[in-house]
Amino acid sequence: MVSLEEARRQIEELKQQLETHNYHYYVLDKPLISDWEYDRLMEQLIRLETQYPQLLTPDSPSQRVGGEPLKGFETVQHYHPLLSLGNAFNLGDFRDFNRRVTAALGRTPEYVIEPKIDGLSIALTYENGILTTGATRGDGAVGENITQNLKTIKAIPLRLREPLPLLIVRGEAFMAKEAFNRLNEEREKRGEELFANPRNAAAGSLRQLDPRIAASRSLNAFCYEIIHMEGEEVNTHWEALELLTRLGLPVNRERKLVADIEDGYNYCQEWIAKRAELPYEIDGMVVKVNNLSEQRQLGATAKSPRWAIAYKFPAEQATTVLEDIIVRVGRTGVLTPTAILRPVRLAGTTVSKATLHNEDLIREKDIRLGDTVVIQKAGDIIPEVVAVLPEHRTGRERPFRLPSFCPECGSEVVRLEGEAAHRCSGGLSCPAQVREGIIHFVSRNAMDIEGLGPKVVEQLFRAGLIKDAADLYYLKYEDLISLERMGQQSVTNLLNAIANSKERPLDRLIFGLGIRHVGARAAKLLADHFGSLAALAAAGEAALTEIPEIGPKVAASVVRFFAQPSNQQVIAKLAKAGVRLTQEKETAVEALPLAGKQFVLTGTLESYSRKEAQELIERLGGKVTSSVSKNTDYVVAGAKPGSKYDKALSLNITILDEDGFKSLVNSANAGT
Ligand code: 3BD
Repeated sequence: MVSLEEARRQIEELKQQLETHNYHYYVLDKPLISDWEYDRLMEQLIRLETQYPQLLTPDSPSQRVGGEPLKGFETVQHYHPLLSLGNAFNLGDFRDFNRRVTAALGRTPEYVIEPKIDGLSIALTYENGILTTGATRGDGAVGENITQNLKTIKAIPLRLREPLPLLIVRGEAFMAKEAFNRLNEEREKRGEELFANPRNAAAGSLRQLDPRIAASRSLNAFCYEIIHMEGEEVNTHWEALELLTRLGLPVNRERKLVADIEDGYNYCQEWIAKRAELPYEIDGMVVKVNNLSEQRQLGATAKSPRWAIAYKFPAEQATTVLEDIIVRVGRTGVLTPTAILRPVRLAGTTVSKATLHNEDLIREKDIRLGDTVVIQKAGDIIPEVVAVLPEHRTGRERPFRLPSFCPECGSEVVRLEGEAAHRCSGGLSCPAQVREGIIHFVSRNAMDIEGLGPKVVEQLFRAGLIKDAADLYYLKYEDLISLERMGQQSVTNLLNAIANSKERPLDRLIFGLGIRHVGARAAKLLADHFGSLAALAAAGEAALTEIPEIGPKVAASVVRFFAQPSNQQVIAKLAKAGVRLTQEKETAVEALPLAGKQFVLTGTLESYSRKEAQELIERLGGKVTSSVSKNTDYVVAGAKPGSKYDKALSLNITILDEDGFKSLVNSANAGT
């Protein structure tokens, strides 16, 4: 073993080498060494750090996947609210934007154009050059602390190349097309639910509590805005992007500085044609005034800056032949015609299916079997048929009609008054409806059972192991191990995932039950209002419609659902299996009386210790921060307050003395 001093020196050297190689690979896109050589350096570093654990620091390149799964994400208050962006769809919108900007400034500005990545908006904080916090955008004011997951993204440096005192940047985390396709192929093989697009895949990966999942997902990131910086100054957006690059942060290389809006528009047009060549998905371009003092002069509306606009690309389209139409029966019995296409490349994936929505639409567009059609992707995994190209017709194309009897159960197909949909009248005697209902129950926004995708549900259903969703909780090892493609490990994992889902929040369960007209949002309202499935089941229509946002249609549907004996049986089975059917009322922070309020404590209070005061505020939904800013709502000043008191005075922030604090707490308590 080398001496401690020698180890320290070698570790620092290895860290710097690894960081440099990361920088060349991810930021400059010009690797200096092979992956194999990189791995050898990493091994040496890990060996030394294992021998000398006292030399291990959280910013070491070996520490990208550290730590245990979290119980939940903490919230992070953003330094400045993260604004949103206005949209432009055509040249006219560009000119309108430019006219507004020019009028306000009294001259025409330079613009910077950059691709608009379709990913997850994030904010990164570096203190003294070290990455300390990574957060989601959230609602712009408050995001979630996902530092553990963002640290697994190799393009994000854990340490800047120059140690600025403070740097907060905004960016976009995303999944490249290739990584996305690979991930979905694997999920398909395992019979798991697919991600609809790279955006959902990136967001889904970064919202996992176990950082090992994010680490396995090949994510990437670009930074595009300095939110706050100390120790350096820049005068233009372009300089900011160059500085970020110098500091080792990944910045999109396709950016361009243009002299006027016409050039900006032309550059955007170029990228509509070239977007398919990029290894990641973009949904448009962002146009920004380059000069920062001009940006300040223009300011922002409540939602978005006046100095920037997003140019949204039209949806990507492709042309192919419609070879067949199959009919699928959904969980509510609706028959959806699906087009089987000659495989064609579209937006980075090979497409062989498209939705046709319903029979009316097929008739309206005069879509026939054998037609050449234009398809388009609009964010969903399955594209839609937008038009037929009649000039390609040969005369052999055949019109299409939906069947009069359900292809899955033979029941009569009916069309209800005023509805576009045709439905199978079989109800729960139709195996397709039952199976689709179970698929919905386990899906990501409902009970979210990992490893239990549509294919596996179908397998279990066909084997007769499950007849409804509650049967999942009674599956045994012996039932599963004999099934095809089920090894010991996958059976154990599946049983664990099913057992874990028993603790899902009540609103997910309500959503998962598949009550008609009860989507995720209505389910949340119902869960928060009633607090238990039993209370919801007992509610009449009048009690339901009393809830703001719950209308008579939803209320009637809820009552009908719980009156059904077959549904009552499923619920009884869920209860017996130990699935959680209650939630503590008012756990939702947003519902608490001091929700969203920021407090700073200074001086000594007589009746509370610092800790007690903080706990009290937090229990009522408020937050305590250490320093006073314009986001602070109250400064609670005890005896001998410090400089925070003066700061509060200068920022005109409400100052509460001990009595004022007590009466605020008392009235808040009265409200809970
Ligand atoms: C990108 C705003 C400003 C700083 C506001 C001008 C809305 C998502 O590549 N610049 C980019 C990208 C996004 C941006 C700004 N520059 N805002 C930008 C952006 N190169 N995607 N966005 N965002 C980011 C958002 N996200 C979620 C919900 C609502 N809005």
